[in-house]
Amino acid sequence: MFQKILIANRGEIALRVLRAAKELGIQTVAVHSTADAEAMHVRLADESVCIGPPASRDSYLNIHQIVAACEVTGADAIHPGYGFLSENAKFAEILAAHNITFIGPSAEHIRVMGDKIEAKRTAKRLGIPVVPGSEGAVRDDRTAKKIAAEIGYPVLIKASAGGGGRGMKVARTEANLSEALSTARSEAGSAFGDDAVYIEKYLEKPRHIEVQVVGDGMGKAVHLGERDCSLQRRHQKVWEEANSPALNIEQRTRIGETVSKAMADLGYSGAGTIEFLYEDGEFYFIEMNTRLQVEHPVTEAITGIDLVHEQIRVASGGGLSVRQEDISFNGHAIECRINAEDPRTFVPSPGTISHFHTPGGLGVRVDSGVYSGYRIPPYYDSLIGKLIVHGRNRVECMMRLRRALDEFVVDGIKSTLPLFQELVGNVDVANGDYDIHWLENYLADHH
Ligand code: MV4
Repeated sequence: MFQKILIANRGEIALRVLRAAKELGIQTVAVHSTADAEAMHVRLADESVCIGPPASRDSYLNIHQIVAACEVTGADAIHPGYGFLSENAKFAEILAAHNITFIGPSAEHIRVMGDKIEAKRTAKRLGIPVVPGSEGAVRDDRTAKKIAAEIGYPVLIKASAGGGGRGMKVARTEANLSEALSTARSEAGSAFGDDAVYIEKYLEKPRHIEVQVVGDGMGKAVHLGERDCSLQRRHQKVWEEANSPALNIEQRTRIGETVSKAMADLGYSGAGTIEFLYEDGEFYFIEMNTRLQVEHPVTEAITGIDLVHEQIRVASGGGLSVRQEDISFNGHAIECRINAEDPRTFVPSPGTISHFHTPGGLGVRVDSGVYSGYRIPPYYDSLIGKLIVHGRNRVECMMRLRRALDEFVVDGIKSTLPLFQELVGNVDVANGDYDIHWLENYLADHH
């Protein structure tokens, strides 16, 4: 097991990783920018190192500063959290060259899944159902027309280097195809320096359902069920839940086993998420995330498994602490991402939180790095914290969420708490009756 872990992140996720390390008796090193000297994870860590000025590229993305902090403090492993360097294959490679363990998958698996065409090809080879479309990159209009005619319109042009919704263009008829293709290609070229694009059948009203896996890197992998992340705005998830209101236990087991077998065959190491679109009872792979995700606590709530603990175990060569037959899905969990934003316009609202009071009681978890008097710096994402509520079933979970939201106080800045107060009382949300477009349509009508 590791003696000392450096946490190459900030905010609530740095605190989340710190808690897991502490419970395992592992020493912690926080790194921080000059803007984060007062952050909670810096206060709670055994040691801390300032790695640069506020801008992320000079601090949390500064590989050389982070490696130097690791060498100065004698840390033997780095947990990257999410965002920043968490899916940077080069970073994973550099750490390997310095004999520092990257708590995450191999650089090769990060690289494969970072290229969306390569990821899709790999998923298909491993028996994961994918969206009908081109086999690989589409180079010319003639090929594009042929494929689109085969799969049927509407089609979606996606950038291989994209992901998270960047660089997509819909073509509803053959008349739009050529322009969609050239726009997508030039946008991809200037945004990512890679103009490779591919074509998929455009699914009109899917849900976003993702499956959590953990692999031991030695041919074993388990799945921890799914999360439904359909409630999102501009590709930012707002509300996530486990289980998905759309699936039953047979469907859960079936897609989970498909994915865990695929990851076992791949020799995948660490936590990973396989993202699907789900429509008319079918799953269609879109992307894989090779990191711990923001919404991992809903999975922890219904399985009782500490995902960061598992990440640390497998990275240190200790294997998984659980077998598939030990994992069950108990009750229901919902996460609300509380952001420092205007609840109507979503304009960021950094500044000092004059008063912060979090809800408590049975089935309530708050993951947040803020406190009364804390000043949210303007340089990073606007997440104040995550409220995660667990109940024996979805109805109980919703009642508990309503109660927890009532207790939550964030004063001094604007927050998205009022949005959740609205959503928890909405009939479609109460019924779990939503797709990936529901929230944006709701906001267009009600805000
Ligand atoms: C799609 C799609 C419909 N059909 N692919 C957006 C983010 C990126 N991860 C994939 N995305 C989509 N891919 C096909 N073939 C619709 C979306 C999409 C979406 C997906 C998940 C969650 C929210 C979304 C919002 C708009 C579009």
